[in-house]
Amino acid sequence: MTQDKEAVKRKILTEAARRGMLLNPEALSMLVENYDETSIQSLLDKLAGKAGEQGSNLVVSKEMVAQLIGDRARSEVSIGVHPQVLARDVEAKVEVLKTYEVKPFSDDLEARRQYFVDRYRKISSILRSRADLSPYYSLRKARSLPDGSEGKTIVMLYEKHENYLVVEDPEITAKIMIPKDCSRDLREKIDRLIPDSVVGVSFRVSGSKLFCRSLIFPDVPLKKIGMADEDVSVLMTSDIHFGSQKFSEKAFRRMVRWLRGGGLNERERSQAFKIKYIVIAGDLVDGVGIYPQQEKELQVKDVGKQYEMLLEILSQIPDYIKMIVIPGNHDAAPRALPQPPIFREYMGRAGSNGNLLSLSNPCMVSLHGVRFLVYHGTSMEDIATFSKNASYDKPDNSMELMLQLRHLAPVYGSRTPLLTQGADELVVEDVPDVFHTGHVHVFRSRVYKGIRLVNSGTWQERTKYQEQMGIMPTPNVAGILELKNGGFSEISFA
Ligand code: D5M
Ligand code: FE
Ligand code: ZN
Repeated sequence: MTQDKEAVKRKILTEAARRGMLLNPEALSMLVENYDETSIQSLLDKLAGKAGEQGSNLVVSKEMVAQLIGDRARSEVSIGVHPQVLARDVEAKVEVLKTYEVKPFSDDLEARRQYFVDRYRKISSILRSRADLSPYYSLRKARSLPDGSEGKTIVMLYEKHENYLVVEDPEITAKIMIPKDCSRDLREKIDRLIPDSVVGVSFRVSGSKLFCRSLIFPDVPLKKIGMADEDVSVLMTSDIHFGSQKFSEKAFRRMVRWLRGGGLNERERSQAFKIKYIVIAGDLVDGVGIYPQQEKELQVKDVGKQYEMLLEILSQIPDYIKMIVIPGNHDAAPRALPQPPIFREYMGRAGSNGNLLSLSNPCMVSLHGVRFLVYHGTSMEDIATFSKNASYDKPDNSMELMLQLRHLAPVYGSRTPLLTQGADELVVEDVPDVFHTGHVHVFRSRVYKGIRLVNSGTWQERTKYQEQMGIMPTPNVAGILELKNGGFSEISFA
C-alpha cells in the first residue's frame, strides 16, 4: 500500500514537472489521496491551466486542488444520482381519455329528468357489476311485498331524516325506515351518505313499511396502482390564484427556478430533472367578480392580464415538461360542471404551442398508461356540509366518498352548479390510478384501494374569508408522483 502511494507520488511529481508545475506538499498529498488513474492527466492539465491563470509561477496550492476535486466530486454525484434517463430524453406519452366541450344549453325539466335517470342507470349498472343484488325489486314492487319479505333495491337519496330516508327510483318516491337498533356499519354509512347519490339498499318489509338492513355503496374494486415503464415524474398542483394579493409569487417562482435545475441540493435537483408533466387542477387565476368585493383583494384587476402574466411565468418552465390544466371556479370558463376548458382567448399562444394542454373539469388523461382523473373539487363544499367525517381540512375523506359513491358531485341545487341535461358526465365510470383535486387549498394525499388520492394545496396565502371560515390552507407545496414505482412525495417551496 505504502509502496503504491510512493509510486503514485513519483508519477504525479514527474507529470507535474513535465507541465512545469510545482506542487506544494499539501497539494501533493491531496492528489495522492484522491488519485485516480483515468482522470489524473486531465486533472493535472486543469491545475496547470489554473496555476498559469493565477500568475502563481505555476505553484499549485492545496486550495486549487480542493476546488478541482470538489467540482469533479459534485459532477460525479450528479451522474450517480440522476437516473440514466432524464425527462428531457423521454418522449411524452399523453392520451386524453375524456374531456368535455361546450354544449348548447337547454335546462328544461325534461332534460333534467333525463339527466337524473342517466345518473341512476349508470350507477345502477356499476352496482350490479360489483355486488349481488338478488333478489332485486323495484321500489314499487318492494312496497307491495308481504310482511317479512326481504330483498334489495337501488335508490337515489332525496332526504335524510333521523329515523327514515326519503328515496326515489325512476318510478316512485318512498320512505325507508332506519331501524332503532341498526348496526354501526349502517349508521356510519347513513351518516356519510349525501343527497342525490345512488346506492343499493337491502331491505325487510315489516308492518307494510320498508326497513333498511344495510346500504351498498357502489365503490371501486381494489387494484394495483398502475405504473409506467419510463422513470419520469408528475408534479401535481392547483389553486395558483394569480392576481390575488395573497398569491405567493416568490414561492411560485422558486418552483419554476427549481424546475429549470437551479438551486437547492443534489437530491432535489435530480428530482426536478425527472419531472415530465405538471398537472394543475384548476383556479389558475383569482379571476374577477367571483365573490362580492373581490376587487379589494386583487393585485391584478383584469382577468386577461392575470392569465397573460401567469403564462409568462409558466413559459419559463422548460418546454420538455408538458402541462395539463383544467379550470376551477375562479377561472374563465362556464361555471356549471362539467366545465369545458378555459376560454381559448385567455390561454393565448400557450394553448397552441404543444406543451400546454387545456382540458375540461373534470377530465381523464393517461400519462404513460397511468390514468389520472383530474377534478377541481368544488363539490367538496357540499360533501363537507352533508357528510359526516368529511371536512375542508380532510379533502382525502371527501375524495374517498366520491369514489365510494362513484360520483364527483352528487348534490344538486346546493353550492355546486351542475349542467343537468342529457348524460351525467360526473359519474366515475372508469376507475383511475390517480385521483387529483384541489379547491379546498389543503394538501393531503393517501392511497385508497390502490388509487393515489392527491389534493394538491395552493399558492395563495390565507385569505380573510378563509380566516372567517376557520380554513387553514397549506400554501407553496406541490406533490410529486413517480410514474415508474408509484412513489409520492411532497415538496415545499415556502
Ligand atoms: O376556495 C378556497 C377555499 O374557500 C376552499 O377551502 C373552499 C372555500 N370556499 C370558497 N367559496 C366558498 C363558499 N361560498 N362557501 C364556503 N366555503 C367556500 P376557492 O375556490 O379557491 O375560492
Ligand atoms: Fe382555489
Ligand atoms: Zn376553487
